[in-house]
Amino acid sequence: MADLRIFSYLPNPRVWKATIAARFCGVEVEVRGAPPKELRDWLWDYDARPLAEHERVSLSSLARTGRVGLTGSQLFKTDAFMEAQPFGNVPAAFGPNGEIGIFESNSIMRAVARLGESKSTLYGHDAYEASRIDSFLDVSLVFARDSQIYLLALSGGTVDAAVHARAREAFAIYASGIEQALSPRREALVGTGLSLADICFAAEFSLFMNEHARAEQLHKLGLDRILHPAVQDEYPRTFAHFARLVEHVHFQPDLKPYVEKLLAKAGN
Ligand SMILES: N[C@@H](CCC(=O)N[C@@H](CS)C(=O)NCC(=O)O)C(=O)O
Repeated sequence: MADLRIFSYLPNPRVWKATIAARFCGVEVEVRGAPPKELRDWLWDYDARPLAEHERVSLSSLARTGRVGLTGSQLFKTDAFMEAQPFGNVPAAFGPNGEIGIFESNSIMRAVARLGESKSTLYGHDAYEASRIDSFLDVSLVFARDSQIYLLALSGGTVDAAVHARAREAFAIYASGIEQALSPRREALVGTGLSLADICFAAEFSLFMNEHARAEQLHKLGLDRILHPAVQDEYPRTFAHFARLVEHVHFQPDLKPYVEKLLAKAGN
């Protein structure tokens, strides 16, 4: 049995926070899921699985209306799922037998690091480093909130100038802090080795790159891409760090194909 099971729509860079961490520290993570649209036809449970056609009727009492991302969809979440995952979101992680639910991708990633702490220092060498890593995870979540609102508006075709401006500001605040933390020539956000802070940064940054696939929509609205071609010159250390991480042996299997696909859409 895996140390941790994660259920989510796939592909999802927020799930990769955990799978990347797992490669560093030898923890076994099982991932279950399907593309976002197909999750409407899944049973949301520790034992998540596609529903048979007749179950959509027999289990209709479980149907709950999605609120974030899967807005308006009828999602079949079991009572046990809601007990383990009180906010009802994915990625949803579970300890063995599904008894303990862990939610929020940063916390799922922390769970992996804690399970594998004898084999890695991903969560820092001491209480001070661990807390500094938490600081990066907290600011990343603040950025992730605005990024999520922006990306969902882009994918739903509802983006407007206000949502765009808020995301641009959120990106500028986040990237400026990362740039400062990497100055003058640091290759890790905390201490000397890679940590959960770097993993979280790489995952959230790659997710934000979905903007590249929506350039046409932004253009029609008279809005610039936040990740416009010259943005790399504004945050050179940040982009160089991201490029290094994408090539890293533990990041590459998840991130590289995803990032390459999005870069192809950007024409960069
Ligand atoms: N900050 C969370 C984001 C989780 C989240 O918002 N998940 C959405 C999909 S993008 C969801 O599960 N929605 C299900 C629903 O609305 O019922 C994380 O990093 O894990």
